[in-house]
Amino acid sequence: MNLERALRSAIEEQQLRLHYQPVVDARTAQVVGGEALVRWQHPERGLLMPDAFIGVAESSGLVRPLGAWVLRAAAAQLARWHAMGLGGLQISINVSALQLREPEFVESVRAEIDRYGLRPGSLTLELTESTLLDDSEGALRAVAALRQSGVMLAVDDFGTGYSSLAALKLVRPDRLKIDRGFVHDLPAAADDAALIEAMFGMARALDIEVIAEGVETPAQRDWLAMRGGHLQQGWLWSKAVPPDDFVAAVEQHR
Ligand code: G
Ligand code: G
Ligand code: MN
Ligand code: NA
Repeated sequence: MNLERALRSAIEEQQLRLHYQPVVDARTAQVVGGEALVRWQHPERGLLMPDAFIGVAESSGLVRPLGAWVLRAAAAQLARWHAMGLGGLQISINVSALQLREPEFVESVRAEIDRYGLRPGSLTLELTESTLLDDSEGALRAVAALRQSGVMLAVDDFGTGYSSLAALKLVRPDRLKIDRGFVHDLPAAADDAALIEAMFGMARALDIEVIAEGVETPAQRDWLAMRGGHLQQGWLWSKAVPPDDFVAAVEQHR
């Protein structure tokens, strides 16, 4: 069966799963939130990572129903976690360009927040620079409406697009997530270090929270934390894990 047809039935037959990668405050080792990352529990091929199917999802338009499933699943999970007493948790989901341009998208976000009785600020939508700028008008209208709804907006893979600063100016996001490419060669790489320090300065001036991605070593952790980059995500802390393991990580440092 071709991949597109298989993915279509996977969405209908509930074969998708969400794993959550912890976002950690390096000062306390506390898990303050998580990024939902989709997986496909394939009946024959096992657990598939997004690089095996997100491309087809984008090119076929299936990223819309996939994204709708992710939104609902993450909202439902967040409501269960809040009911368990994990009240301060923040969860982010990745939103593709096609999704953001759907006329019903903003309304669907509002509807899921209402359905599960969430505080809008507990949900963050991650958007890349290219998603924000490719079709400026439609995208920016959606962003303005999302802002009204009270959800948090994050610019993902920050620094890799070719209009990073334009994206900041237009959107005024609540957070930016520094792409792991800038973190990888820290602390040795003087150029990356200078760029990250500039991002911290800019974010501070604009009152934007920063999450550093791809933190893999204690040296990276410490270098970043010393400069205000205490919110971190990366394999040093944890890879993306199933919901029960995520809860265990949250409870380990409360
Ligand atoms: O951990 P990882 O291999 O899960 O994720 C790879 C990429 O797949 C990420 O960079 C992310 O942008 C994308 N991705 C993961 N989950 C989702 C999702 O739910 N929706 C969309 N549109 N992209 C996702
Ligand atoms: O593009 P986005 O940031 O949404 O996706 C997160 C991606 O980053 C996932 O594919 C995830 O597996 C990957 N990732 C998360 N932590 C690390 C890390 O510490 N190192 C590397 N190389 N990749 C990471
Ligand atoms: Mn992301
Ligand atoms: Na990212």
